[in-house]
Amino acid sequence: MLDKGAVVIDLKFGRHDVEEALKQAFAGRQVLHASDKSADLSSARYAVLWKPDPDLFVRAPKLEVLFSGGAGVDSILGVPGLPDTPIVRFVDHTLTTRMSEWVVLQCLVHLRQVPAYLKQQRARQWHERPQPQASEVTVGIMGLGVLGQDAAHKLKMMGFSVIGWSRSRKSLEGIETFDADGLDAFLERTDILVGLLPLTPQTRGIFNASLFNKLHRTGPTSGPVFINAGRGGSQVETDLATALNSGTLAGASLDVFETEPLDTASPLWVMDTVLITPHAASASDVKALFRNAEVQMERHEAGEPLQHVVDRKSGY
Ligand code: NDP
Ligand code: OXD
Repeated sequence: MLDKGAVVIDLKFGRHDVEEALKQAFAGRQVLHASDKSADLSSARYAVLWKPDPDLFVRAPKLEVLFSGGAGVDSILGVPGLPDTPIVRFVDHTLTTRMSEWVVLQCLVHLRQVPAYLKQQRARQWHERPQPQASEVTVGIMGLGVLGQDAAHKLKMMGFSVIGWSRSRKSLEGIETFDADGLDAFLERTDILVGLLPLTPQTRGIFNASLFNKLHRTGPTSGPVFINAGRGGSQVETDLATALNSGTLAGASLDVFETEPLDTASPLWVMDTVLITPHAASASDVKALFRNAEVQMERHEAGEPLQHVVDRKSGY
């Protein structure tokens, strides 16, 4: 019997994954698809969405809660006609764990000079490079939320010296933290900078020439390294390319870009010291996403407060 609130799905994810996940999700609820333009969405109470089409909110005027298909909500907050309903972010250990794997991997890649060794390998060169230990390198994480905190703990376990920066100061065991006002002090200690910030008006373009110039220059990684898996809109790619060319930055690992997919003409593609992944650091597991949404729908219907609700004022 379909007597619970109907849910509309508007996800730009792999269709097969969504269909498979729906086989076990939303029991007792009518599931509607926004991609079916003839579907009547007028009774839907919930939407699970990622980069939604703007007409969704006209077609579904009775939405009570929106569920983001990802941890970030910038692609939802910018949609015209967004109703004034709560937006729930996707927070799940599957997402967190895979992001930390990606971050730890990239820090180790630069610590152990994998880009330089790959270049040597292609040239059939046998040349041993210095092997600094993780403890000699300070990783500075910008964004100490769900993802930043987990990455910080795992980097610490690998032996890195870890510091972190966030809007409000955090208290994390074994990790020195800075608040918004402490940015310069944080940057001057940082050898490897990790970006795990949401995209908001305050964080747009924050990774720019001026910031790169403030990073610690005499660490064992032969120059600062920039790693970003937050949002591409936070980085100024022309400044990034200039910093990499001039040696202001010794390397970078980038998962997110100002425009995605990254333009084939971008100079970043062909830089030996840059690693690129196609916004694949930690994709949402659709089954987990639907399970999380169901839990929140049940809470909502039982009159309990929703969890992981976006603060619209701060934009994340
Ligand atoms: P959270 O909301 O849990 O954490 C965000 C962190 O950023 C908080 O520590 C927050 O500070 C800090 N922050 C936000 N604005 C500012 C600011 N203006 N100045 C200083 N610090 C700021 O987010 P998550 O950790 O869950 O996710 C972070 C981002 O990662 C997402 O928004 C998304 O863009 C990206 N992401 C990327 C993925 C990928 O595959 N590449 C996958 C998943 C997420 P405070 O603690 O004080 O609030
Ligand atoms: C997210 C993402 O925000 O995948 O979850 O980028």
